[in-house]
Amino acid sequence: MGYIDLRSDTVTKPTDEMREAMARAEVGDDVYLEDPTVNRLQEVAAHRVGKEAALFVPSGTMGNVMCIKLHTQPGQEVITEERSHVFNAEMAAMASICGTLARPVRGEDGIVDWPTVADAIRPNTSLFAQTGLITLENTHNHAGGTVMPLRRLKDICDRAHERGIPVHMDGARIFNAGIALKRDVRDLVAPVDSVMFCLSKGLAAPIGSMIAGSREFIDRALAVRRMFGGAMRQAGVIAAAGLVALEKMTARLEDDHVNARLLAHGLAQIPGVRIDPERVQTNIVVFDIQDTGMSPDDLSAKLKERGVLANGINPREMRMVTHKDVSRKDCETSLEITAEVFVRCQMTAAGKSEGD
Ligand code: TLP
Repeated sequence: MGYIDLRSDTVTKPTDEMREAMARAEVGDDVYLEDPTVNRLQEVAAHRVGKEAALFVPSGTMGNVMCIKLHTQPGQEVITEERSHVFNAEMAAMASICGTLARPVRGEDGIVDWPTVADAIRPNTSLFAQTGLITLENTHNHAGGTVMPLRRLKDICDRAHERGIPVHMDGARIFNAGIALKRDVRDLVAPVDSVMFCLSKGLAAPIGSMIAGSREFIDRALAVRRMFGGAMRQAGVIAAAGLVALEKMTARLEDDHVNARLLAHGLAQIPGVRIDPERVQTNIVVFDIQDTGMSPDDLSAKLKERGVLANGINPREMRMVTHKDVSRKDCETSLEITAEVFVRCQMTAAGKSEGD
């Protein structure tokens, strides 16, 4: 049975054009910097985000951890939003690999502001670990694909830089943010010192992410990628798909945003489901089901029985992610199924209490 898979945009399959480009790709040994397709991808990626240089890395997680390692010294702190991927979903790599301590702060809808960040910066005395880095996630995954307004972003970066603190952006879905804000991605990336973005999520490449920054930063990053075991050989085979991702797959992300809004509006009609559809700006829909009496694990299991895949992100909230491999019709079907599951659950609960 074919599932409607709303678990993540990471599940997207490469397009036929990607597969053809992969089959045709010119390759060489990338450790000798001799893979023409990787070199081209790195040039195109740097240009797309307006940075001097970019480096192809196997995963978003590796890219983030590399950037944290490059910006910090062991014993420093990293200020990050408390629901961020670098803090929650990277196996504490910033601690175990980089020797840094996360200093989580809360941002409304995942979007931090300067006063909150400033409060978390340690005074410059020998008593406290010093703040080595600020990370920002744009779009913010677990806060529901929220987008950081450009003015807020610039404000944080300008003031951090005045204090000599670099800023790294986990821009796994930075092209979604660009579409939502109707801004060139270069504008969103210009204020930060480094960015990581994924080719393998909504852009549908099978593997790979990019980090981008100054030439000096990327030159140093080569050694760290090697240290992490992420230096690859004839990686042009996958870089070829990455080029198609960058050149062909960014504009269509708007369709995913439209489908996510459709899901959000439908979910908001279901009694007990809490979501403000106006806050759904990109392709991620996070909704609170606490008041329905059903847990995310229960809901996942019931949806799966009916052909829809979606997961919880904590004991209260579910996440549905739209992408190129789910259509508008799939989203409508998923909504009908979700509503039906909740209605049945409420009928069962009512039946039980009548019998009590
Ligand atoms: N996100 C995945 C899971 O890891 C949760 C998903 O399904 O959304 N930054 C952000 C904001 C991400 O959402 C992810 C992956 C990453 C980094 C890591 O990318 P990969 O999976 O390539 O290591």
